[in-house]
Amino acid sequence: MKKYQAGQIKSIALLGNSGSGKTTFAEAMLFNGGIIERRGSVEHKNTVSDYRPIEHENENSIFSSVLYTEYDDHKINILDTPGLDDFAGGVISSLHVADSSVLLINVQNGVEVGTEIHFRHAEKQSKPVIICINGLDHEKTNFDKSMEMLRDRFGGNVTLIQYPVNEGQDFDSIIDVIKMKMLRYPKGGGKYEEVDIPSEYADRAEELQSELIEKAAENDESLMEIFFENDTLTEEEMKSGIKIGLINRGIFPVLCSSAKNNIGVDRLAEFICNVAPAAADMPEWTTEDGNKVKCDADSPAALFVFKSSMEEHIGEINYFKVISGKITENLDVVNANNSTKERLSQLYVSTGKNRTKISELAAGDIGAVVKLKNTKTNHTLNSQGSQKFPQIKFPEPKYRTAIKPLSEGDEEKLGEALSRMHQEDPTILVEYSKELKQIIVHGQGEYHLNILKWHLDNIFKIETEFYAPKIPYRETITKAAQADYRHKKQSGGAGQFGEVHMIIEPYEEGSAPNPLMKINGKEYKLSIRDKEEYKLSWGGVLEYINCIVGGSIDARFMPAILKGIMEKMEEGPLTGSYARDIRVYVYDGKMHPVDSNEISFKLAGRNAFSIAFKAANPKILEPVYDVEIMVPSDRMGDVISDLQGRRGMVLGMNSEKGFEVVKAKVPLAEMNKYSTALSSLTGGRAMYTMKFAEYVQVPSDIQDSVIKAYTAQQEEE
Ligand SMILES: Nc1nc2c(ncn2[C@@H]2O[C@H](COP(=O)(O)OP(=O)(O)OP(=O)(O)O)[C@@H](O)[C@H]2O)c(=O)[nH]1
Ligand SMILES: [Mg+2]
Repeated sequence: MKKYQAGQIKSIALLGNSGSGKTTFAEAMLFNGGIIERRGSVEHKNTVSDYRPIEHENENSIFSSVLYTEYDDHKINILDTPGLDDFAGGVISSLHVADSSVLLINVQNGVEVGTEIHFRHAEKQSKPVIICINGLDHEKTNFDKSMEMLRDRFGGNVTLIQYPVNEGQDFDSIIDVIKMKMLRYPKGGGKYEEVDIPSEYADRAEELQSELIEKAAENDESLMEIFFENDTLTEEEMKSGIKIGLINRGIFPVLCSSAKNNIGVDRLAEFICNVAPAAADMPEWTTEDGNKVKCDADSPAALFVFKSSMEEHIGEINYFKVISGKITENLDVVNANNSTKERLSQLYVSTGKNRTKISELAAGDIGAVVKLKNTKTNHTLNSQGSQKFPQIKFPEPKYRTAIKPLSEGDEEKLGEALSRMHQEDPTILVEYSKELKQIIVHGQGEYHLNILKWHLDNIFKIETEFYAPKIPYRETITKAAQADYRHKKQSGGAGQFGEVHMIIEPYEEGSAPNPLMKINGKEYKLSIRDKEEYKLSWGGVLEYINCIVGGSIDARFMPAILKGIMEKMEEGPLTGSYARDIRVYVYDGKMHPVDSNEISFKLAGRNAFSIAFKAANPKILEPVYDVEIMVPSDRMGDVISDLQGRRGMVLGMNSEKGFEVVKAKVPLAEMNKYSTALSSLTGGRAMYTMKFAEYVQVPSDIQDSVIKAYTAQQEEE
């Protein structure tokens, strides 16, 4: 590969709904750039980007792919992303290092949910968006409809640069209003030939060009002045106005293509080379402590790892972007995230699973390195200093399942495989839940975790089973209760004796202990001596108050009583779930001069607490999530009634041009397999996010069934 300077390098992320043609487009770009001699296709399972077995099997991109092509004396880094929302992690990490994005539209469907979601990802990261209406060779093509939907959804900044001629099966030409030429393609696509615009298209082309010139001028004062003076802009001025508009997201230029027939792809590559921003044109990267880092070759070398994966025959490979300086082979760097030294012994540029060895990379470029010891996604490597770049914000998980290996002894292997999968896809999170006594994997949807299972079965060869994850309920009390318990064991050997009297009541933040209590008609006067507040790692508080007078229980046994209580807080009396927000007054007890010891009082404390707990009108709390669903208006009713069937509380809806965004609170227990249910309710045209909100008391019928299930399970064990 040739050596390129920062200004000659452009990095784009390919975005768009699944099936909009991103992988096919990337294939054509590599072909046009001479990187590959023949174009593969998704159907023939031989594209450069979809190289993993699972992608062949599903005919979809599952992971993002790092590719590059060379065009017009430029290097274009291409990050092909997965369109399915379950694989959003690959989109977000690709956008994180891209200078701009190309949003593909399947001209048969126009703006789809995936289009909307990807546009939002670009918006969240303030990335420029070039729109490409693809598939213009389709029978059911409808360019104008797609344009209408684009303007409707993304507003007036959507600006036509091109429009198709002969759209449909004979599609072979594009009117380009920057060049004011018609670009005609030979059969089989490839390189365009510029011809004059046929008269029947001339008026529209004129009209569109003046709209474009105005839009381009709008983005820059000096261009505006030229425009007012000359009532037009030169092609170069137009291009610089479009570039500025791209960078500040004031213009979303629209181009045309048929990736399948390799039509329009070379022109878009050309547009990227001479209009789209390079890394140095984009806002500088800022370190965690707020320092701006210039994208220039003379600064100290710094790179950011945005993707790690395991590749056959080479092991772990880290993909990175050079944020500043020049990266050379065998450069010694320090990992700012763990202060370990690394050597960049082997540098590559990659096209899917293929890699080309290189000796250096300039600022702004994207490359890959192998054989690093302690580096992975989200790490910063510096040749000097220890600046760190902010981490990629991956989406919150929204689907979970419990997993176990089918054969005993595979636990360790499974653990390794899961951590490898997390490294490859940081949106797969693994939780070893001591509380639920389960291994829980969290992901973006059922399909997402089925892909994980596919890897465990086929790549790691570990037989596993997905099963229902338990709900991390909580237990608490709603009224005060008193209990006392005598633990006595005096039959042979060391005796045990301990008696504890306690009162418990609900703990509310900011409330003070109550020296005067009335429980079941009986009054208790308590002398509040010591008070300790424990913030519980699972949330909530335990307040432990020593009200012992007259030495009925020696102070040295108070920690043992607390220990006993804490054991029941960890494994609540109702369902073995964590308990929270309880105030305990230990106000009396009895000791035996010989047999009283820590274990006696731990057990006495534990049992007294358990009895009091059950008498304090205990309640089970369940985790409730804020759920936000984006659904096409015509399916909103179904989605809302389904939510209501899941004990969901709809908080509100707001329309967003053809989509409704429904906000609701839904118990986690009702969200099992929601991604699949939502997909079948809406024909795969909706997406959602969910985030833990709070713990809420369960309805009494649910409480009864949860306790029943727990008791039954206890009896089984
Ligand atoms: N007729 C026609 N078909 C196309 C075109 N571009 C892509 N396709 C077909 O559309 C299907 C999906 O194409 P992909 O390239 O896999 O789409 P994608 O956007 O990468 O999809 P995901 O990987 O799932 O996000 C394939 O069968 C392609 O052959 C096109 O321009 N015209
Ligand atoms: Mg794809």
